[in-house]
Amino acid sequence: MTQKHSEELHDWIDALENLVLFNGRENASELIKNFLKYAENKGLLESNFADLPFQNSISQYEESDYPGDWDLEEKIRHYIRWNALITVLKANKELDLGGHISTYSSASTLYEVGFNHFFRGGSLSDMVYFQGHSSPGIYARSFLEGLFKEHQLDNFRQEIDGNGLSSYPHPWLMPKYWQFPTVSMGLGPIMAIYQAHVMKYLEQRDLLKNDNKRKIWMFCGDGEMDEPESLGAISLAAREKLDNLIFVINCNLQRLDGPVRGNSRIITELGAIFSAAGWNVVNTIWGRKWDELLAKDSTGALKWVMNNTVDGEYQNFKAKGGAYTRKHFFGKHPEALKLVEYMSDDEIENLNRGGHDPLKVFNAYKSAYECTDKPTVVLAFTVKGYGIGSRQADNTTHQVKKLTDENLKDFIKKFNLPIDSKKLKDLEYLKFSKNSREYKYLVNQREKLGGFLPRRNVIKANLKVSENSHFDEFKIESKREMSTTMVFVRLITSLLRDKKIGKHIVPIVPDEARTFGMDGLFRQFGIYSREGQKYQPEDADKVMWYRESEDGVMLEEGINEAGAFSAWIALATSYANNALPMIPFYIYYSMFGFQRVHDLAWAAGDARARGFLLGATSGRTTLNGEGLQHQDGHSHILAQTIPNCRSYDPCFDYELAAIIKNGIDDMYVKNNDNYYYITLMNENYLHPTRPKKLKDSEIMQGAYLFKQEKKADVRILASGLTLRFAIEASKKLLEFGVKANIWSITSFNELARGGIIADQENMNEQNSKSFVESCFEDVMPTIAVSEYQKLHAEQIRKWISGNYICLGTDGFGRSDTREKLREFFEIDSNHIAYNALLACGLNNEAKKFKTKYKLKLNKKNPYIR
Ligand SMILES: Cc1ncc(C[n+]2csc(CCOP(=O)(O)OP(=O)(O)O)c2C)c(N)n1
Ligand SMILES: [Mg+2]
Repeated sequence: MTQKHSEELHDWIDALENLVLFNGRENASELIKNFLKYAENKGLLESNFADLPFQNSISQYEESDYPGDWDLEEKIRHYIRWNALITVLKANKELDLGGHISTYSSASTLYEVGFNHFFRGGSLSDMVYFQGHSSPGIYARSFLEGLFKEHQLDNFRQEIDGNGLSSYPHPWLMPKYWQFPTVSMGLGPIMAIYQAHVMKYLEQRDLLKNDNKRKIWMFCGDGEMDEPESLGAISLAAREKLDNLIFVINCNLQRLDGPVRGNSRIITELGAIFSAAGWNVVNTIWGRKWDELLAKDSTGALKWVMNNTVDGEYQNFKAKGGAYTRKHFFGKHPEALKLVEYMSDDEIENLNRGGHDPLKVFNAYKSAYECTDKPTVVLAFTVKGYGIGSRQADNTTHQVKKLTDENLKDFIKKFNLPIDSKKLKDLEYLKFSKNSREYKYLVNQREKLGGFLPRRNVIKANLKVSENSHFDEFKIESKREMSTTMVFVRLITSLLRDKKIGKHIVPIVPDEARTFGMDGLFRQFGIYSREGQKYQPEDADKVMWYRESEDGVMLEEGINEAGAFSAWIALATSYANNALPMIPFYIYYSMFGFQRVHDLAWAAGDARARGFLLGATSGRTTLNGEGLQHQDGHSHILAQTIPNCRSYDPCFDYELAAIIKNGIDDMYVKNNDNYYYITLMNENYLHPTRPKKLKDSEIMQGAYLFKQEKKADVRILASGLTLRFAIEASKKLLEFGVKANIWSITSFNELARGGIIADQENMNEQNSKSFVESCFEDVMPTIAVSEYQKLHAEQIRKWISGNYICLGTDGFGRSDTREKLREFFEIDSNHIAYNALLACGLNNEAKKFKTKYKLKLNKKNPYIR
């Protein structure tokens, strides 16, 4: 503190002492509190989070004027409201197809101010995460812009015959339009945060041009904020100073069943949480009509009432109208009541909330652009079902799909729409002619901002490796024992150095790099950190030191599978959102993959993600010692539920190399919208030379004949590590005079899909034979084995000729040695051979086998053992 400051401080302390002396403690305390409030409003003090006042963050005196044509925008907005409403009503007139009216009606101004003044279009557009069930309003705008025709709006939620509009934002169904699947609550917020994080990552690596005007907008509901995913990553956004991120939370106080926080205030609660996390919080609570009243509130009575009213009451005021509001809101304090003496009930009813006032919304968004180094959240106070007469703010408004004539008339009146009340039944859309001022304005505003939104702009990728040696080294017999995880690490290290595609490759880990032996990448390629490394790491003197860097390549997302997966999605869809194809490899404990983040994995499919997921330390019996929570025996079953996820369970290095090679080719050269799930294991063994005649296409379709006997008696199908047990079993079978063909099953899932596709074609009277059928058409006893539940191998039963027995790992896992576990789950070489003998009808040999190999048959119910 300087000398001058210290003297000044003494003067202030003296003044305070005098204040206490002459005015008494109570009076002085009151004065100081008010004084501090003043300082806080000026931004001189950190806010007291727990007790944020229920008022706008931006006072009317700080506001900028509205830059747009107020009247034209209002008219456009109201037409869009009407068309959104009609779209849903038509879909429900006869067909009861659902849809939502009340959500868009409360969010309309929030979107329209964005469309008219902020959302940037063009090839590197802003990324707008639209609230899923506000889609009718977004379609209605595109309709006025001329993208959709009436018959397409008429086909809202009727997609089967073509020319329909999907219920919600689904890039899978509308690939040129929607960018982000959002309707599963909570996924939008976390995906948007990681999108912003990845944008900075790409900028810091100079892969994307630094552009501080490009924003990620995330629109969602206040009810949606109860999802753990919605708030789960907000501290990352603040820590990484993601000023490219704007959350707009539509606080209409209601969710589906009723109030979000009847007994308190959601805006106050969210404001406290986001402030504490370090965000720029912009409360947009009161519209301009309230400003006049607040200016006259010399006693503070109105502010007191505002702060002492809960959301349950606020909802009532909008449901029950002006007279009710006068009595139950203003009536809480005589001075507040006096303020509205001169106003009619209608005028009180029309006191607007901030989220419905374009000026307030404009200033809120503007402040996000002015705030550097922080993400912004706009907490907009709105009314659910705004303008739909008796259904406004009622507890059932979320699910309104049909309206009475009275409701429609109220709506028409409220928004001053040119609809003849005698023609209500016609449900006609409103349009602007191409020569109208409205149409020109609408289009012009978008042109100024770079083009229409939403649009999904895909660029064709052509990421060919510069040399095949990355993969070819695995074609020859390995010199030492290696796990497939080690093979993968070698492969990705080599790919990261590829001259052509290396910089597009991104390894992502959720605090497991050391587990997978990837710590060598830390130093070589660096761990991405927004701020570089401000400290000397503990292991700076070691070869594999923990190197964080501003342009680090690796994404180390911490113990946060949902976050790491969201970062993976952002990279896996970068070809469509950043005109920059990236090849992310997200490697994680296979057990903490699909079963933890399946909804995100589903969204990734919808978003047409392209990339690799590596389920490491996989296998219910290969991950020894870890037990029930860690041993995965079902991730492939879960992977199979995602239509465009191709999943593989390779055993040998050359199989893994071929899958990654062909995967890159499939996604980044042929531009197919698939993503790949591959399981990796941590057991070391030797890898044989790749069979000469083996074709990549066989590996990719899911099977190849690994060992062929002349006149085989039985065949064994084995995936992943169990292929090694099958090889062992075949040797034991020879002791009993039985010859076995061995098939390496790289993917039971792909085999099954091939079968289903061919069946489908055959229903259309084509003569298709699937790969799986052609592999196994010889009638022969067959044993299938994997480290996954029996169901996994069961799925191809239909296309196997002859007796088919599936072995698998049903029931909960437990900790023990690999050998014990394999015996316990009955998938080891002994059980394979024993079942093969039974399948061949050699019951006597089976008995002898059992004695010789001391086979213990586990007869317990697998589901309760
Ligand atoms: C994960 C998930 N759970 C439930 C739903 C069903 N659902 C759709 S909208 C909705 C209520 C949304 O309330 P809010 O977030 O406040 O949005 P509002 O419509 O009020 O703007 C619910 C429960 C869903 N879409 N996703
Ligand atoms: Mg809501």
